[in-house]
Amino acid sequence: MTKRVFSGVQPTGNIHIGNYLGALKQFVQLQDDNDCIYCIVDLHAITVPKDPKILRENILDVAALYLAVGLDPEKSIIFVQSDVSGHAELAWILMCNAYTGELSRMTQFKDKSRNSESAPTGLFAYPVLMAADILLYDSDVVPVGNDQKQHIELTRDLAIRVNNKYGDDTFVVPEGRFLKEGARIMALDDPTAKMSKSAENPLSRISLLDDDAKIKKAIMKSTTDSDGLIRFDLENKPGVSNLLTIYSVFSGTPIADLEKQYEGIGYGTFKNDLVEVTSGALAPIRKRFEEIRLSGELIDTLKDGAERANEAAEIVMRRVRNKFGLGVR
Ligand code: ATP
Ligand code: LTN
Repeated sequence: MTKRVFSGVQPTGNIHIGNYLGALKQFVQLQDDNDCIYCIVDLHAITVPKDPKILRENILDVAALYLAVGLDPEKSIIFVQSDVSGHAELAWILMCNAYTGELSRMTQFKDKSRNSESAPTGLFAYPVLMAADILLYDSDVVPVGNDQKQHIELTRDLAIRVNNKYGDDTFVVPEGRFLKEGARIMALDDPTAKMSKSAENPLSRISLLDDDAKIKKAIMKSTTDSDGLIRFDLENKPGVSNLLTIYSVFSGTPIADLEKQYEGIGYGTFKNDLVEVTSGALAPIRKRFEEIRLSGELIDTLKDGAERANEAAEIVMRRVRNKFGLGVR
């Protein structure tokens, strides 16, 4: 049976190899055998103030990157969140069923708000909007990186809670889909932190649109350790393990084979080879991105996606309004 797949990426610039290996790669794998909907979650992006002009450009960048990595609008629905009003509407309904206590425990909120009294309420409600994104399409499967586990659990809790109150057929209870390798790519300058778009040091990440010189600099300068052994050991050798993971997923070579191949060989050679592998993987994406971003078709693709997404969303919204006794239409 084909499953409904839903996921989203924020249009915040700097889409990096962590986003690609943890999430976007799964999006592409899933689109052949499933009913996939992929969103550019611009409403999530404004939880932190954004320059409107830059936001618009970033939305188009992510859309072009979606297509450049291999998403096909003939197979998947690709659209911008704020073009479908059901996201905000369902978020409100879910907020009325979410507890302030459970939202206070979300680690992303704790990290980003840093206990400030003036943190925007949107930052606090962010995981509820994410739950709305997912539940709005009766999604079965949500491909994401490991950092989203807690938000997926909350989505499931909310769906089950509402189903218990308003009837089992109100929401489909979704499942997260996490890859064995790539689900958590770490920062190159600090392998104890996840690679992030918002980290200050640009050498902490490799963005999908970085040129070869930047890729080289980030990898050659990446933090490793001093024992000189190329071995996968997350606890004692997090830096080398992270580089091995990146090498393995870009080259398709199992980590065990890489360990054998690099036995007795120093970090310099290993890193040089990883530069080649990474540049080789990203060059075609960059080239396709430039073509797609400049073509006039991108906006039409997104408009068409929004129409199709809206149709799917309205089916669920009619059911939900009805269950809650909202509206009279
Ligand atoms: P930030 O790092 O600034 O918090 P983000 O990259 O987590 O932003 P999104 O653009 O919304 O935010 O993430 C898109 C997808 O990429 C999500 O599925 C997320 O789980 C995944 N992802 C993010 N960082 C990593 C990472 N370091 N490794 C693997 N997957 C990741
Ligand atoms: N919260 C996610 C982005 C996101 C998402 C979604 C992912 C928003 N809505 C729905 C999957 C499904 C993040 O910060 N990475």
